[in-house]
Amino acid sequence: MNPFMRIKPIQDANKFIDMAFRRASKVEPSLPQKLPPLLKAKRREEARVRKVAQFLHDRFNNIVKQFPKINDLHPFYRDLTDVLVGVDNLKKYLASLRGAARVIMKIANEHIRNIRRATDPGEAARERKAAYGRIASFVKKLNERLIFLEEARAKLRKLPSIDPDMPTIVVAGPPNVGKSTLVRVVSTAKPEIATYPFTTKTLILGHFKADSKTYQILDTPGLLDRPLSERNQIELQAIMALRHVANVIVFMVDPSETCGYSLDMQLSIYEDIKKSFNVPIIPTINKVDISPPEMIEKAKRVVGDDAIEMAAIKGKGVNDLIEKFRSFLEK
Ligand SMILES: Nc1nc2c(ncn2[C@@H]2O[C@H](COP(=O)(O)OP(=O)(O)OP(=O)(O)O)[C@@H](O)[C@H]2O)c(=O)[nH]1
Ligand SMILES: [Mg+2]
Repeated sequence: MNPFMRIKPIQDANKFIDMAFRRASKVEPSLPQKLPPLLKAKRREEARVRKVAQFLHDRFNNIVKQFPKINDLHPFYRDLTDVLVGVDNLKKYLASLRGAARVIMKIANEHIRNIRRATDPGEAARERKAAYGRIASFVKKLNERLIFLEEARAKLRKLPSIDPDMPTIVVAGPPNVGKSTLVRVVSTAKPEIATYPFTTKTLILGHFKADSKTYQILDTPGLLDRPLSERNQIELQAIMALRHVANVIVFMVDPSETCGYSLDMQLSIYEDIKKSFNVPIIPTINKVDISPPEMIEKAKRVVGDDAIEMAAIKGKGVNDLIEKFRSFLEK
């Protein structure tokens, strides 16, 4: 589901040059016995130059091919790609690698033409070496781009594997209110652990079934747990990418305040998130098993009387939440 998952590690320029030359050194074209020595030498040099160029050409094009088409990316992954590596940069570097593959073939062909015209084996060998030299120095100049692409790959492959087309609940709320507990309780299969840009905490991604349909539920540790005005531009973009996958946001508060945040503080974060996301919000009051009734009432006065009352740890209220979520999907 993560469109960057399958990209293989990308070597640096020196590694590519080494690999190409090593392969070329093993090339032994099968030539007829009776071929004159000069022709044999020329054929061998030509085959080696061709091997170096073809190898690099194919590898570079293969890198480009392994990356998903940026324009076809789902907006969720597109926004996160932009935040992590810059969409324009990525496009530019991929295009330049494709261009470089063509240039390498062109350099090789120039020298192959000269090899064919050579009048002695020494001249053919010199032409082959000249081709190697030009190709190597050209590839070395690509090093920064190759390193950029490798770094991009390493960052992008860590994005969570979300199916953007599957109905999705995003669970938001202050730290320690019980978000991960809810995801674990709801999930039918063992939830996956993932990371998300700009949070150090692990994110939990679960799936559950209702009436034979599958749904996703996604935790957001450290993302929607404080006012968005405290975020910088780049964090905001990473957070706002969630709107592309969230059919609803479950905003959880903890009126027991055992999470370590006052209820007032929690409710002000709720107001802030509600203002900022153009996604329906299902307010959820968790830890009702240990919350004083007057605190639950206080929470309801802000988030609404129809908030789901929950004790996630005991599975209480979880079905009500799923029903409410599904009724939102039908709207
Ligand atoms: N009494 C009670 N405790 C709960 C309930 N739900 C969660 N907890 C406890 O609250 C603590 C925090 O729960 P988590 O699920 O880790 O909270 P979180 O929102 O994922 O926290 P962060 O990932 O740090 O943002 C844990 O010790 C849970 O056992 C509940 O319904 N009742
Ligand atoms: Mg958590």
